[in-house]
Amino acid sequence: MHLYSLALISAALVGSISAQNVFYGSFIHSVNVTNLEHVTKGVIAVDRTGKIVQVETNTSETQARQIATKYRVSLTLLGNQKFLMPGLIDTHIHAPQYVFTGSGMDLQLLDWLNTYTFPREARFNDTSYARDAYNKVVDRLVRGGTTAASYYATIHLESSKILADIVEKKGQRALVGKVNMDRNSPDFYVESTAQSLKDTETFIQYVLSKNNSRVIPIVTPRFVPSCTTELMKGLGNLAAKYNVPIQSHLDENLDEIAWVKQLHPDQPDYTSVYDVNGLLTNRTIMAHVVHPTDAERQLLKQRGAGISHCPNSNFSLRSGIAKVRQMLAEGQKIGLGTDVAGGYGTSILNTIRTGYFAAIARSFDHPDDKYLKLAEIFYLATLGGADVLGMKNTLGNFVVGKQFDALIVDPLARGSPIDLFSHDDVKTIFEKFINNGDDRNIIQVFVDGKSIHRV
Ligand SMILES: *[C@@H]1O[C@H](CO)[C@@H](O)[C@H](O)[C@H]1NC(C)=O
Ligand SMILES: *[C@@H]1O[C@H](CO)[C@@H](O)[C@H](O)[C@H]1NC(C)=O
Ligand SMILES: *[C@@H]1O[C@H](CO)[C@@H](O)[C@H](O)[C@H]1NC(C)=O
Ligand SMILES: *[C@@H]1O[C@H](CO)[C@@H](O)[C@H](O)[C@H]1NC(C)=O
Ligand SMILES: *[C@@H]1O[C@H](CO)[C@@H](O)[C@H](O)[C@H]1NC(C)=O
Ligand SMILES: CC(=O)N[C@H]1CO[C@H](CO)[C@@H](O)[C@@H]1O
Ligand SMILES: [Zn+2]
Repeated sequence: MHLYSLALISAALVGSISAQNVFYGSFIHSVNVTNLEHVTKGVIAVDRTGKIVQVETNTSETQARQIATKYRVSLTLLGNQKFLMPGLIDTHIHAPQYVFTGSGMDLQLLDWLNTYTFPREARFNDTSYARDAYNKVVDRLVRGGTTAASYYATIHLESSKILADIVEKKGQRALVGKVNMDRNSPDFYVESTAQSLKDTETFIQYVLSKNNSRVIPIVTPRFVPSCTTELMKGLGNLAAKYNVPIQSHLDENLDEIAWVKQLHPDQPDYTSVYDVNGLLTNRTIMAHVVHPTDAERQLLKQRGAGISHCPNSNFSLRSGIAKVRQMLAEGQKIGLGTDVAGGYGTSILNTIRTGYFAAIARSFDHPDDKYLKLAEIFYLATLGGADVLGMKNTLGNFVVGKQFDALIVDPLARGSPIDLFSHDDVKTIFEKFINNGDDRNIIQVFVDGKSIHRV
C-alpha cells in the first residue's frame, strides 16, 4: 500500500491541497442503492472549502497520523464507538407547518388543508411570528441531523426571505420556495396571479443575490388545484429564465387526483398538467407520487424529475403507499421527505423507520414488491436525497471531490437511548442508532466541512 510513502510526499503537494480536518475511525455510507459500506479504521480528510480530499480504509492510527501531518492538522480520533455518516436529506418539508407538527392527524388531505394548514400558514403574513417559527424549525432539523432540506415557505414574500436568511445564517443547506396559490384557496390565503409571479421573481432574485451555494431558490406552485394555468405557465418561465429547481405535490390522494382530472379534462393525467406548463424538468421534485399511472411514471423518468417519498403519508393522512421498490427498479430519482406537517415529525431517522414499515405494509398487499432493506432506505435518506436535490455529484456519501456534509454519532452520548455490549460491531451499533437513536446521539453536524451544531 502506498500509505507509508504519503509521509514522504513533498511540501509542494501540501501547498496545493490543504485540509482543515482529518478524521480517523469508523464511517458508514451508501456506495450505491444496494451497497451500504461499513468502514472501520477509515480516514477522511476535508479541505477548507469543505471538499473531501482523501478517503482511506483499513488504515492504522500511525498511518492516519502521517496523513494528518501531511496536511499539517491534528488528527480527530473518533474512538471505538463513535462514527461518521453522511448528513440526512429531507426532500420535502413545509417549514411553516412546523407550528402544528404532531397535531391534527384526524383528517384526509383536502379537509386537512382547509381546516389546519391554510389558517396556520396565513399567520406568516406576520414577519415576527415567521422569524420565531423558522428559527425553531431550522434548529430542530439541524439538531436531528438534517444537513440539507427542500423547504416550502408560505405565499408571503417577506417571510419567505426570512426563511432563506435563517437557513443561511445557521449554515444549513437548503432549497427554499415561496409558495404560489391563486385559485381554490380561502380569501384570507390567496394571491392574484400577477402578484404571485412578481413576488416569486423578486424572491428568486433575492436568494440568488446571496451568491451562496448552500441556499438556492426553488419555484413552488403548491399543487395543481391551487394554481391557474396562467400562473403555472408563468412559473415554468421563471424557472427556465433563472435556471432554478421546481417543487410541487403529485398524485398524493385519490380525491385530489379526481379533482385535478375535473379541473384539467384536456390533459391525460396529473403529471401532464405540470409538464405542459414547463414545470416538469430534471430539476423538479415531486412529493408523494403515491398513485401514478404507468404513463406518468414514464413521463417522470423521461424528464428526469425527482420523487420525494413521504412514507408518513399513508399513516398520517391515509393517502396510500408509494411503489418505491418498483420506482427504484425503474431507475427513478427518489429520496425521503418528512412532509411536515402531513407527516407528524421533523426527524429523518424516524422517516427511515416509517419508510421501512410502509414498504413492509405494501409488500403484504403486493407480494411482488419486496420490502426495502436498510441499505435501500438509508440510500434514500442520503445519496438518493442528494440526487433528488440535483446534488448527487457533490453530496450524499464520502467520496473524494464531494462536499463534507456529515454527522458524528456517539451511541454513548449523554442521555443516549442506546446501550452497547462487548459484542457490538460497527454494523450493529449503526443499526441500533438508526432504529433507536435520536438527536442526543448526533453530537456534531457539518455542512461544507463547517461545524454548524455541536453538543
Ligand atoms: C453497487 O456497488 C457494488 C460494488 O461496490 C457493485 O457490485 C454493484 O453492482 C453496485 N450496484 C448498483 C445497483 O450499481
Ligand atoms: C486490512 O489490513 C490488514 C493488515 O494489513 C490486512 O491483513 C487485511 O486484509 C486488510 N483488510 C482489507 C479489507 O483490506
Ligand atoms: C394576516 O392574516 C390574518 C389572518 O388572515 C389577518 O387577520 C391579519 O389582518 C393579517 N395581517 C396583516 C398584517 O396583513
Ligand atoms: C459569487 O461567489 C463566487 C464564489 O464564491 C465568486 O467567485 C463570485 O465572484 C461571486 N459572484 C458575485 C456576483 O458576487
Ligand atoms: C437537464 O436538462 C438540461 C436542459 O434540458 C440539460 O442541459 C442538462 O444537461 C440536463 N441535466 C441532466 C443532469 O440531465
Ligand atoms: C389509500 C391507500 O392506498 N391506503 C393504503 C394504506 O396502506 C394499507 C396497508 O398496506 C393499504 O391497505 C391501503 O390501501
Ligand atoms: Zn407537502
